[in-house]
Amino acid sequence: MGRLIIVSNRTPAPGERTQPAGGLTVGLYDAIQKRESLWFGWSGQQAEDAGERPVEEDRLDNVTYVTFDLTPSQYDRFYLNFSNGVLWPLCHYRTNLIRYTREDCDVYYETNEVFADRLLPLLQDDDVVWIHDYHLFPLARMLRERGVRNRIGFFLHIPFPPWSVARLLPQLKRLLEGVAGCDRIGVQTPEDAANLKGCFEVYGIDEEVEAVPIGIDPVSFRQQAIESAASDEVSRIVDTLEGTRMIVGVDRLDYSKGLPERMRGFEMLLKNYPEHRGQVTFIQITPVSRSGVESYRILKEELDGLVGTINGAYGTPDWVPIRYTTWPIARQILAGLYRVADVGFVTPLRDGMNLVAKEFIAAQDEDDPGVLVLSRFAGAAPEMPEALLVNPLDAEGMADALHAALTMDAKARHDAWSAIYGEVSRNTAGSWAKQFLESLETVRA
Ligand code: ADQ
Repeated sequence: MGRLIIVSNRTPAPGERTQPAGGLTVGLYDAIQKRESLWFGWSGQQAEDAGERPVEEDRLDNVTYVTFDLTPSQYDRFYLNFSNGVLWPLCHYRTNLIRYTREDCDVYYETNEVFADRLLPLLQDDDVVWIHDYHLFPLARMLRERGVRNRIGFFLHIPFPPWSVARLLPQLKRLLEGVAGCDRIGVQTPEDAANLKGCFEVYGIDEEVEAVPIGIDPVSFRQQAIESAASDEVSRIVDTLEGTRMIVGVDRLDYSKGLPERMRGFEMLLKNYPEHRGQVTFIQITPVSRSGVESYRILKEELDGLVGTINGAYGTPDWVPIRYTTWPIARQILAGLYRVADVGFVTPLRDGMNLVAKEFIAAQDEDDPGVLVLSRFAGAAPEMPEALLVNPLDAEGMADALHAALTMDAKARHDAWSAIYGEVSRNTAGSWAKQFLESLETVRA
């Protein structure tokens, strides 16, 4: 069996290599344990002379990490402006937030050429190459143009919109032709697969797209949650709640996550169901993300204001309705918080999958599980019909769901949880990677 070559915008930071921290790293952790692997990507560092600097290599067990720096201009134009200021809003159906310039687009393609040039000398004949996410749509074709004959797969972690939305992107055809250099293309849901396939068809590109939903490692996450819930840190947080019920939300501070909508839903609960006033606390953990992009700074201001307004309107000297932090919290503590929470509140306007929903379920105590209130627009929703599914634009609907969650009897909670946990256990990070790689390795040459 040849090596597995993972290519992603960022490689896991050294501290995340034994203890995966987020979405993509969690998903791939299992796959790279199993065979000789090389993980290739940006170091996270910027340097004016990045082009002249060699790649850096680091090895841990059977995985070699190879990283390189970007120039400040590549960081701004490739990473912030085009990947996160054009492709991210486009793929999350937020067309009014797209800020396109041709120069940013040019640097996006140039930076993908840098990825290709630097990866090329590292490749061996029987390597299998697996490219990840929207930063690297054009990379497969660029590798083909350099003579690479290896099997190449591409997985898109975020949604893909229908043609009517996607066509807003100048040079969409070029983007699609780039990814069509792959042997296998995977996306999160059947809806995304149909959308991407539909766009290929418009341009006469004959390419299959497969839905392979990503999962977590529920067994180890559950174990972490059990240990963490008994820890001093989590006990201290629970003590400060002084017996009030707890709703928890955990997201990067991103406009796709429906955070202002979530605050309005919680506000509506306090308005329409006054019996919960003083009886429930909403903890929202929201580390700042991509603060170099203007729409993220605007979102933060909106959220800061909204939380202040709601706490001012409903809070009392001895009760703060919303506890909100924009700092990251250790994953270990998050797992315990999920376990002690009564409700997991996950309300993206669009999300490729949403692993927080799966982590919340994995963390629950099966004898007394909490309830998941989940947006219909998360990629995870079709897998979890037993969750309380909501439309985040409908504040009253979210308030009704929160009320239902807070008052649900133990049997109903257990039945819903066990159905969803069954699904989370069937469809794991390990089975996701295995399914994608098997499909990539059996595709006709
Ligand atoms: P993200 O948009 O980052 O991922 P998500 O799937 O929820 O969203 O994954 C976030 C991960 O980061 C989770 O594992 C979560 O526990 C962790 N995390 C969140 N907040 C944290 C905090 N404060 N401290 C520490 N850890 C935190 C993208 C797509 C998703 C898709 C994943 C994987 O947008 O739709 O599910 O990739 O494919």
